[in-house]
Amino acid sequence: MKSYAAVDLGASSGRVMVGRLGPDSLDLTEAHRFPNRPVRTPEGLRWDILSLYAGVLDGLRAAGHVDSLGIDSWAVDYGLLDADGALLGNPVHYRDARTEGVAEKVWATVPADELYARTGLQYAPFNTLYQLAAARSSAQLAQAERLLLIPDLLTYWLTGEAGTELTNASTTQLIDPRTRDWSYDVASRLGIDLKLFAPLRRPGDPAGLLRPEVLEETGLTGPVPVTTVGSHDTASAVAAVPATRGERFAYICTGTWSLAGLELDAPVLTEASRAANFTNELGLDGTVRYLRNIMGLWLLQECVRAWGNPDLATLLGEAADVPPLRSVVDAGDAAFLAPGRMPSRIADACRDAGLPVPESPAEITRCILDSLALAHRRAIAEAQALADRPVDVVHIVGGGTRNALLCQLTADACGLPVVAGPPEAAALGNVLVQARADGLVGDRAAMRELLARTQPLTRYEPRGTTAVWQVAEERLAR
Ligand code: ADP
Ligand code: LRH
Repeated sequence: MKSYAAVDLGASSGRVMVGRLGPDSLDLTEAHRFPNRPVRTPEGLRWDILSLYAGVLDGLRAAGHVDSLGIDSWAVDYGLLDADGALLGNPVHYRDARTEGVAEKVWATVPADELYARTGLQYAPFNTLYQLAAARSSAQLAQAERLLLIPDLLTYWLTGEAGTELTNASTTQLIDPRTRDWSYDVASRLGIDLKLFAPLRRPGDPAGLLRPEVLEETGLTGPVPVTTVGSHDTASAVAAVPATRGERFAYICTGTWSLAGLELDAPVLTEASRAANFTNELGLDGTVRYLRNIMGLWLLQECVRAWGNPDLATLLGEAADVPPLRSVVDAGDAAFLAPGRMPSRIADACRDAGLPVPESPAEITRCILDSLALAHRRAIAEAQALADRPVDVVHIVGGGTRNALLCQLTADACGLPVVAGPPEAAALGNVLVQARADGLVGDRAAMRELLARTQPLTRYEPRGTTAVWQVAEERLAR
């Protein structure tokens, strides 16, 4: 038996999980979970990176002896270091308002269609490229010698070694998905100095050893190697989709976000793909994660927060009894990106669309889940058409697999069977890449087959016809 620690930082919680692998077994346990609470400072919305780092150290202490560890987190955000290697301020949260109106200025230099052709990334105001453009004249950026994406920053603190992991780098909008290298031309035209970034690393590469101070603080006995994993949480989650060999599948990674799409060998960079706002992020082994960002369970998280945190199971039970598809909102709309007042923003969107306004928490929850299922349906149908790759099954992974109503509605809306699980896919993908680097598992398909054999999965068959979803989709498009 070998054990690997996966540090997985989601936008709503961080966790340190331990994966134990035997010849044909894979068992995942939670060593430590801690909240990820962004802080609104006078300067704007910031990540509390020190409390996250403290959570990682607590988690490693709780994990005990491991053969190696790997780190993944949400994408696009970064810390800046000065010439002494010290962090310059708290990393800015991707939901911060600083990027408002920045894209138009960027497109004046590199037009949006050209940017898509070069980087393959969907437009999202928070792509690192726009964050850097927003920070262009800041004192902090002027002082910065190094930019480290969040998992790379934590790896640097743990090992003292700096690198830029490729799957997460692909979310900066500074990588060319065809060459899987920096888009030098885009960076230079926008005045972004690529020397800020540490050298690229790929999943499976060694990332250093835990520093003696970290060993002392966590009570671990060295040497403990850190292995580069798919450090974008969605790359790790897609790696852990438990597809069987040869299966034609789409996936939805559901958590704070829903990331819905396909795994491809090459990017789709057509104008139609840009218009449909599909992204070409990089996955394991040079694969392309062709997907669309959908607001996800963020919509529900924000409502639950506004309602004073009622019991989720009770709320979902009540939502199941609300008549279906009375009102839906566009769950892909960036208008829902910022925090705050979510129940009334959803009610306003329904009112503006001339739909019945959901009022009780159960009605609003049902509206959110119907809207997510509808957005899942659209994304998966459009991805298949744009990439010319039909699928027979939808795999749902991530925290949303614990929401049976959402999984069933997604099956109904897509008119396809849904296989739900595992809920901690990002951590499992993280563990399996470490195990693969250690020679314990074979290729990507073998990793997935091991998951399909060892992880509890739930299958949802589509109910009824998709005609009602088609009608709802058309009503929303009006
Ligand atoms: P992230 O990694 O983005 O922080 P997760 O994958 O941990 O997100 O998913 C968190 C979401 O999963 C929560 O917002 C919640 O909606 C859903 N979830 C978690 N546990 C349950 C549960 N027991 N029942 C229903 N939904 C759940
Ligand atoms: C999900 C995620 C997603 C990104 C967003 C910023 O956690 O990494 O893939 O688009 O956060």
